[in-house]
Amino acid sequence: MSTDDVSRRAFMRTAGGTVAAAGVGASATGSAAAQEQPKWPSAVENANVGSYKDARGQDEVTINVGAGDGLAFDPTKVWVDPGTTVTWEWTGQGGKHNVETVEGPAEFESEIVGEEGHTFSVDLTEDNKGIIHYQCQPHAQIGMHGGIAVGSDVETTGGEGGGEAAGVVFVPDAAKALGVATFFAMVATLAFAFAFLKYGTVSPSE
Ligand SMILES: [Cu+2]
Repeated sequence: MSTDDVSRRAFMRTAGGTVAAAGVGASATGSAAAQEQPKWPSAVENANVGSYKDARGQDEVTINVGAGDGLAFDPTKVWVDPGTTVTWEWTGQGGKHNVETVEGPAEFESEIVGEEGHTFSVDLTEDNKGIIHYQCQPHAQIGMHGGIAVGSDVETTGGEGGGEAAGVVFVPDAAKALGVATFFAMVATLAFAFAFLKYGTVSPSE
């Protein structure tokens, strides 16, 4: 019986190691898949086009006014560092537009114009850190909104429940589940073999 005990312990260690390895693989893959993005106001999150650009580390960024079907800002959502100059450039599409703040740590308002090539610039500094929601006044009711996050100290979302990330996170979860299932299958097999050796039968009668 002592040799049985020794081999059983070795077997248990092997099974435990399989589960631990699956767990390590899962957490490494999960963190790599998470994409952090500022938590935008709903009007920005649901804005036309809806593109996103992480422009941190850049001195200047350009946003098209009159993108998509002409009634959108593109990129719609931008993340910048303090000290960045943001320039809106009119495409000439979609009629007359402007850029004006709705809420957040900045206040600016451009004139309402339609000419292609028109520009409007704002220097965003340490005083503007946070999340700025702006809109085109003539088209605010039909989804022409935009957002700018300034600085890295803003509320963010990423990974959990995110549209893109959800599919990726499923894989490590499945791997982990497989590891746990394998572990229990091994334990069940071991218990079956042990019962068979001890009682010479696996009938439920005692
Ligand atoms: Cu507009």
